[in-house]
Amino acid sequence: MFKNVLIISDNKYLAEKFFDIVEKKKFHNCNFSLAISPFSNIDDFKFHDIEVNVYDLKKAFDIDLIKSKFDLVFSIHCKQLFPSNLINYVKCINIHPGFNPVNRGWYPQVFSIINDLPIGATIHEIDEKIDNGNIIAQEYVRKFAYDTSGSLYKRVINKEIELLDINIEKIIANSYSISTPKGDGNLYLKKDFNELLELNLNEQTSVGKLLNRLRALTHGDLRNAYFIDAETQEKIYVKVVLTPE
Ligand code: 0FX
Repeated sequence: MFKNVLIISDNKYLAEKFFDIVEKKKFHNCNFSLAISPFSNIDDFKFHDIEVNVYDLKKAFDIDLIKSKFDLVFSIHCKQLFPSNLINYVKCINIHPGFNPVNRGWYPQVFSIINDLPIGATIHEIDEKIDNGNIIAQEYVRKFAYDTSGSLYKRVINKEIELLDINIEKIIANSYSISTPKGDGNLYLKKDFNELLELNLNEQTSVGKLLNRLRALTHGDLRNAYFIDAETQEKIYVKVVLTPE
């Protein structure tokens, strides 16, 4: 049974959901603490009366502090890499918005739409590779022809919360079972996403591929896909609306 649990998160919505689950389940004899990354843009992380620390996983001092205070660390969309100096000493568990190892790394639903890959959510032990360790729980979510990055992301996030809700007791009790991921799968990085953003108006492609790229880059009000107006040199942002019958 783990007794001192640290949650490191750079995603306010998910961190709040995590603490909702923990509060609902009433774990006795177990303390939960929250930390964010130094570069996090979360400035109002005040909920459940929890004190929020900032931990920099590149600093030996912060790593030593974590090792001395906690016996379990959850990465709930923490945007820092966990160093071996931490994961070799404290059990570290990640929740990933993709189906390991199919879409490891950045913005899994974007690459799931573009490369026609399955998508889901995974809870796994952290090892030295990104989104790669032993799998504790995972499930697919459906992807529809009318999905955009935004709509598919919502389904994935809900699946993450569902998996946490179902598995948290077993994880805290250290009584979960694991399976090994099937191969290396695919790893996508932020730069792969950035390379998708500019649309070359002279590129030859199929309507299907173009539509998938635009679906994959449509996410609420975020400005992703764009082309350059030859006349004004302005960026013109593009997104799509898809409406099933
Ligand atoms: O917290 P998160 O949902 O997840 C990201 C990675 O996708 C994930 O694999 C990693 N484990 C985690 C630590 O960080 O990211 P976000 O809140 O920055 O973005 C959520 C979605 O919003 C993303 O999946 C795609 C979309 N998005 C985000 C930005 C910043 C865009 O379409 N364009 C953007 O510029």
